[in-house]
Amino acid sequence: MATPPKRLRGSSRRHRKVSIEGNIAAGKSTFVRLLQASSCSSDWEVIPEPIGKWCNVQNSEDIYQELSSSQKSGGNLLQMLYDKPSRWAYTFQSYACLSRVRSQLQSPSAKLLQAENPVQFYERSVYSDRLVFASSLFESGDLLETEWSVYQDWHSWLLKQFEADIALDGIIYLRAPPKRCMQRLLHRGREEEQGVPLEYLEQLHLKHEAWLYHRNLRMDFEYLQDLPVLVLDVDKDFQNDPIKQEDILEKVSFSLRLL
Ligand code: UDP
Ligand code: D5M
Ligand code: MG
Repeated sequence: MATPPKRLRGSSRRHRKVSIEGNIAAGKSTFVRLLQASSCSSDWEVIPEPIGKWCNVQNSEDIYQELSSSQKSGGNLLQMLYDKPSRWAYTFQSYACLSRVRSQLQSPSAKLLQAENPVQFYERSVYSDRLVFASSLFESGDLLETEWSVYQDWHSWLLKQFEADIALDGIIYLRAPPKRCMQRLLHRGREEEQGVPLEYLEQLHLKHEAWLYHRNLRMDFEYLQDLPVLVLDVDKDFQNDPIKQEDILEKVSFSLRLL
């Protein structure tokens, strides 16, 4: 995260917003648990990915435990997406975007308002939805040309309306080879993902790499081009390695000081 970003945040915003990006099962949720357990956690707040809303996973500690209407009728959109992507890709992207915008607009907690250097971390963002997932689903033919055009039109318009409030100050990219992600995906054993092929993870990996590593992805969101990105190699296990965890936390703290 070397270059400070162009400031887009509203004048009233004191806290910084950082998105944690990475392939499926790269280790994002594990990483945010590490942040929450760190000594800096009084300055940090984590907004988890709203996956409970998508697949009806109930968790008493989940801040998104409130049932949505699709959950009340028993819908599991993530399962439906994986079972029949051509039917559900567009619906999934609309719902994913809605839930991410809600997350990214969430006010800081009372605790965070007292913090000296407050930071909100998000597990993924409205940008990965589009630049990684929706774009891949379009390339695989699961989003039709018309659906992709309609999606891009309202996505750009919506984000423009909320730009000052949802704009990120930085990104942390958890980088891992697709084979490692596959190994972790199988180990995690989330039911809906059991049929995910390695090729899909490879496709998502290429999108992440172009966007956040090579930084040569063309996009509609100009400020993202200059956004500081901290790349963390998470191929080797960090979940059970205190030395690697310390190294990661040091890099995160150092990068945040530059924002
Ligand atoms: N995991 C692991 N070692 C690591 C990071 C993660 O074994 O260094 C495991 C973790 O316990 C989980 C799976 O990999 O079973 C996927 O991790 P997570 O849910 O954090 O990934 P996400 O999809 O959120 O990126
Ligand atoms: O997993 C989150 C799960 O949700 C994983 O199966 C990918 C899927 N996901 C997340 N966002 C999208 C979008 N926008 N389109 C399609 N699929 C999506 P995790 O890796 O734990 O974050
Ligand atoms: Mg996760």
